[in-house]
Amino acid sequence: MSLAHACRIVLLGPPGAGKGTQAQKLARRLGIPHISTGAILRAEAARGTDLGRRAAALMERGELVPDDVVLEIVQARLEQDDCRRGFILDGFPRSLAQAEALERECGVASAGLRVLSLDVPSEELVKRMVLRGRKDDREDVIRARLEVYRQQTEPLIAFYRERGALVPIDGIGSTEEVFERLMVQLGSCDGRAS
Ligand code: B4P
Repeated sequence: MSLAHACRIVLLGPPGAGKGTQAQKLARRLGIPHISTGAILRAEAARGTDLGRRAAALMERGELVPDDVVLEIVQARLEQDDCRRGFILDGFPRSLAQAEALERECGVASAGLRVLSLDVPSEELVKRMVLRGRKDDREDVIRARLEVYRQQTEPLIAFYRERGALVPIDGIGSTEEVFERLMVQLGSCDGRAS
């Protein structure tokens, strides 16, 4: 199997942009694993592990979990066999330090990624998340998460643009419409074909 055909996708975008929603659909269509750091952290919290308890307190305030904690989770997951044909990273990287660690410590070259950046205006994001109603979807926490996104995650757009990996996607419309836009950009990408 040639890794040249591996489909390495990053879904980038503000909280509530639909990263999780689209990542699930893409994983089913492309036959590659969906790796959501948010979902992994919530599962740890539900199991009441030490890590989960620490993460839950930060998530409920809308803050990011420390880079080293998230990196350890991602590194271990990417080493599993099912990632050899490609993967969809949802919610990681979320800071420049995480993006650099993905290159350096996980050996995933930025230029070989397809970074699909979902673009959705803030007011629409707030509406979507209030409707979703997760523990961290209270309006004050949502505003805090949007601010964290602007400060820590948004610089990744320029980072990946400079490396020729950025693919901007209009995230407004039905989930099917957004999915079709993503698939058009992914073209020949198929984890089962390699
Ligand atoms: P995440 O789990 O990544 O969640 P998110 O960014 O809030 O949501 P997402 O964009 O996936 O939206 P979704 O599809 O669900 O992060 C949660 C927390 O975990 C972070 O705040 C942080 O504390 C921590 N964390 C995670 N990764 C981390 C990292 N790398 N480093 C540090 N901390 C980390 O969609 C939202 C809603 O919109 C849903 O209800 C959905 O049904 C709806 N929706 C989706 N698409 C729609 C559309 N096209 N139209 C209308 N509604 C739509």
